[in-house]
Amino acid sequence: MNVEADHPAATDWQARDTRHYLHPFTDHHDLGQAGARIIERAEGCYIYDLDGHRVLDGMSGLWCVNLGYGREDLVAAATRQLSELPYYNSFFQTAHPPAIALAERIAAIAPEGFDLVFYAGSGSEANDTNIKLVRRYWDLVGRPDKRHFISRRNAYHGSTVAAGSLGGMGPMHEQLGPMVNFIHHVEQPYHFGLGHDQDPEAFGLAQARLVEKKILELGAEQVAAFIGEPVQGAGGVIIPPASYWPEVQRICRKYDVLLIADEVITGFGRLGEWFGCTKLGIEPDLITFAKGVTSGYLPLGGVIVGERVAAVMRTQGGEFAHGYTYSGHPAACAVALATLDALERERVIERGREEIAPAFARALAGLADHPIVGETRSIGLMGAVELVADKATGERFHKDLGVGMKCRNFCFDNGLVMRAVGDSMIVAPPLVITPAQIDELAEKARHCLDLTAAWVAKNA
Ligand code: PXG
Repeated sequence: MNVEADHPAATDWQARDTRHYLHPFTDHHDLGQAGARIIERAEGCYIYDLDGHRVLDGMSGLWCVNLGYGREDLVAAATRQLSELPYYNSFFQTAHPPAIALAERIAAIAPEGFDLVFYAGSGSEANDTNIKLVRRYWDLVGRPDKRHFISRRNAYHGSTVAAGSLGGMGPMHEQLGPMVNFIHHVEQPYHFGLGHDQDPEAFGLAQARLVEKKILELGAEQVAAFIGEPVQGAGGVIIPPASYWPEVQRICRKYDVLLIADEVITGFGRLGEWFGCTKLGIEPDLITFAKGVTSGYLPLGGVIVGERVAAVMRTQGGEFAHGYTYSGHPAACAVALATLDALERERVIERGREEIAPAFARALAGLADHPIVGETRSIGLMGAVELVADKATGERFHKDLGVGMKCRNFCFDNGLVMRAVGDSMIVAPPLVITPAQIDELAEKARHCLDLTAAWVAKNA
């Protein structure tokens, strides 16, 4: 909902906001016209704006508030730790209990062979770390020519210079370009967008083989690693056909290319297992995490290092010349420990897998008959609804119409956060969402699809 123009508190915050706050990923001309939606508080799966309008948060903040808002256990963990030891670092042979306990805990839940954790403050920093770890690894094993990385178009790996280069987001590349020059992109396994007239499994194999083609083009002796999100999130919840990952895995093994699974969104339960890679049959060498590890309550990211790289770093690594002031921040680690406690104690991941994700899948599938919907899909608790001009052919609306953004605004105004990636509407609710709230999500989504269709009929 848009805050009322005549509400002094809201307009005051909006005016102060546009005067002083440079927002991430925001067009400031548009922001100046409309004013920001200012969120004041939140509880459970709902956020509340300054006027007290209640909005069901179908995006878990930004794919992170997996346990929902208002968790006193997470707040208490942070408060206790801030009183006891608000800060100390782990540089130069020091450490503190929360960082150690969390690394041990992550190693216990991570896939077999992942025993070593590096901390960063965010997913972007974690992926920058991956680049350095991979290069260090190949140097140490005497193959310094392996320096190139392969990623995918429309991937999201963060927004620092290196992580933004790893990602395949067109606008980021256009604004900064030329980006880091040892990163190369291949096309993504986006079946609806790029190959919906093809058999999905054949399409998946063909997209995986683009990785092989790129390795051969660069020369396998030059290629250090391939990075991918098990399921692309920011790119529009792109679920690869089942054939895709096993083939990518086979290709990486064949050419001795390390595999990095960026699990910033898929890690810590979103796909119904602790990590997405076990669900999709990926056996990576490095795993990126962030977001859900603290349920978004405090910033924390990192890399879980598989045994191949870990063994070399432990025995031959010398000093790893890399680290951040907030690597392993005590309060963030304490909140992460409390998050993992809650996920286990409340059986959130099991319940998500057995009860909530099936209800979510049914709810999204129930929108597939809508006249402007070309496809719905979901995996675990992330899903997408593709908006189309022609249901039969899958033809898209003209880009300039901004139909996705229109739909997103109808949703916000009607009490639902659903994000637009172009004309793909995406949802990823907190893992603790209830079946009744999933019904509410679906009802609101359908109503807003109706509003969008009516708007299109008038404006297209
Ligand atoms: N990897 C993945 C897979 C991500 O989704 C990052 C890395 C970077 O994390 P940090 O903590 O540096 O932001 C992300 C972040 C969106 C959106 O529009 C998604 C993210 C961030 C901002 C916006 O969906 N994901």
